[in-house]
Amino acid sequence: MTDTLRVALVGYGFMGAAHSQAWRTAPRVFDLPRAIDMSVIVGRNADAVAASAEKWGWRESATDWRDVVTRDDIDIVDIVTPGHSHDEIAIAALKAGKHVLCEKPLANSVADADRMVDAAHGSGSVAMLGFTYRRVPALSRARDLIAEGRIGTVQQVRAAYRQDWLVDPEAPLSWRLKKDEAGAGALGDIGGHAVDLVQFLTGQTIEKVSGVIETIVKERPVETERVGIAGKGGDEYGEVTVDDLAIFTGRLSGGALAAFEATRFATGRKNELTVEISGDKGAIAFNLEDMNVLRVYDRTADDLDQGFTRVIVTEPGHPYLEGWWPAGHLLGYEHAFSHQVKDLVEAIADGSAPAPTFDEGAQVQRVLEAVEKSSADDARWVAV
Ligand code: 4PW
Repeated sequence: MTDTLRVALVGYGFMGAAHSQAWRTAPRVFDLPRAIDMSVIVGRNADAVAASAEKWGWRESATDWRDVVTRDDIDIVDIVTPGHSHDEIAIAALKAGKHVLCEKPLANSVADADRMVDAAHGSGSVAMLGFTYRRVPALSRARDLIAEGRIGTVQQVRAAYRQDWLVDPEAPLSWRLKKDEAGAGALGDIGGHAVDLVQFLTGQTIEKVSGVIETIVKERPVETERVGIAGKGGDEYGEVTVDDLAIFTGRLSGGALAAFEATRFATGRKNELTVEISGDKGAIAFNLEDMNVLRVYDRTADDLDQGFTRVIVTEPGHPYLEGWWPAGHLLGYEHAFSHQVKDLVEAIADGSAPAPTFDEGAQVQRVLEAVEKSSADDARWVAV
């Protein structure tokens, strides 16, 4: 391997743009131990992927990931395709000795996820999963506070990821609504984030679940053009094969109960991810729609002074803030992707295993699959 890490990005849609921006930005903002070369971006449509290469600054574009992941002049394969192709691409890349960054979900099934875990274990390469919200500074800070014992013993958890882009029954049947490509609907696409965050923040795993998933609009116009998340539809209709909404309860390994909601039918909620963790000494609360803020409650303070403190997580000493702006100058959605690149590159340089690992990703898939089983059996408790 050279001192420069040569990156191939497989996929060029919404996540392709987010990852491209991060590969460009992270080496300029952070003092990374290796230089980055944005070598090649891969997609099936030659013209569209060439335009992406031009737009984001990739040196070349290619149409077949199989040729790219085995190239001698590639060190990292970054996968941002829909979930159904993650296992094949990641396993081929790991076999070829490449480091892998894979967007969430790890895979569309526990079986595929397990094969990826096996490939990662035997590879000697770094394999990292892109549950990017872990690297929002306020959430990294929340994790540190909880690990330090600042809220005491976790007693109750609420986590909800709410969007509303499917309320319109004419919103088209994009790949996110097809089981064979996406694996699951709101449950897998955004519920997975909620599950990962709760496990990350508490340091505990979800051991059993009880829940219900539901598809509210069962047929939608077949997508004619892919634009952003929602796309454009035509006159023909097709079946929605994933859930629109998931509501479930999880029992954490420490004993606390967690309430989860994942929905694309929360009218008015564009991209609201809320997490609240209550302990016997305090609590933390976060909302992605106000993502620079962490609300912290200290139950050990004098009664007369108690109340949630609105901490603006932009101090130079806060996680990942060293490279950015002076305190109070806010960060946004895209910054966490640069933080992910920073942690990946540092891990490759020092030979450590950056979280989330593929094992953690497979565990999240187990939780999601258990929710589906529970829903199919009248919400009975199912062990993860
Ligand atoms: O991972 C998630 C997606 O698939 C995201 O963070 C938001 O919801 C944006 O797109 C979907």
